[in-house]
Amino acid sequence: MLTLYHNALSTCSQKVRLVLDHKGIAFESKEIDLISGGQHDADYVKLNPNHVVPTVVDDGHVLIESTLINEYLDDAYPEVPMRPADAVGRHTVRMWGKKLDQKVHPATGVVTFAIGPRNILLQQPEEVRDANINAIPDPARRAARRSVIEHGVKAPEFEGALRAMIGLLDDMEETLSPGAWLSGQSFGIADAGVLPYVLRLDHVAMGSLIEARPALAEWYSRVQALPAYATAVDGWLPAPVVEMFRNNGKAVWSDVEPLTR
Ligand SMILES: N[C@@H](CCC(=O)N[C@@H](CS)C(=O)NCC(=O)O)C(=O)O
Repeated sequence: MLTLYHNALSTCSQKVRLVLDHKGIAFESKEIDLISGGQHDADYVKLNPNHVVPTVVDDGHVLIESTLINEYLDDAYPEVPMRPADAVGRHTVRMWGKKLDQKVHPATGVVTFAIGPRNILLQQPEEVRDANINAIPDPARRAARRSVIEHGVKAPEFEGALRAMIGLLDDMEETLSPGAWLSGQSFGIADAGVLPYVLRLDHVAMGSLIEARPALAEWYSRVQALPAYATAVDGWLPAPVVEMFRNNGKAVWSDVEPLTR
């Protein structure tokens, strides 16, 4: 059976779980605690040298990078196809993946850590927090993490990151205005890839940015009505943590709102 190393709230894990569940692929779950630093555990790093989730092990093959994992799943388990068959449609899917990986994901990390788990991290003993930050291998990511934990939404990285996420919402609104899904005629890996980032904005009390875009808002409801959403996303969400993210988001909204205009 396929093994998934993942985390309940992690965006990249959610997008892989969405594809696994939509395709009906059973998996053995190995949860990694990202707050206590499980991603830096020596045995885990042997599987994923980037110190991040998710990682899939399928038939002895170790697969990392969520966008590529989802393409792999669609190749290896084609019974429920999640990409258009034509070359242009597939290019569209890859464009969404590239945008998420290059721009949206790093921006989401900044927005998330400036708001969501910041209080918890600030309560950790300084040496524990520092050790986990110092273990992040990518220097840019490490510096951004330190900055947003320290300064929250006042960190210099925050506004640009928020604008990148708003750019995603605008791109989605434009694509979805004539269509129900981001590529092709049904829920696909482009939709699964993007959903966790939209959800994250919702979790940090920025749902009004979604509601202000009608085609996006309809797509969001459409995805949330899918059986795979209930099992792959909702079923894993720890309600108290989501509530904490939302309360933290509400607490900083007066600082954030002017940056959304
Ligand atoms: N490009 C990677 C990014 C993975 C990633 O950043 N995962 C996050 C959770 S969504 C993580 O494990 N973060 C742990 C950390 O930054 O310490 C992918 O798509 O798989």
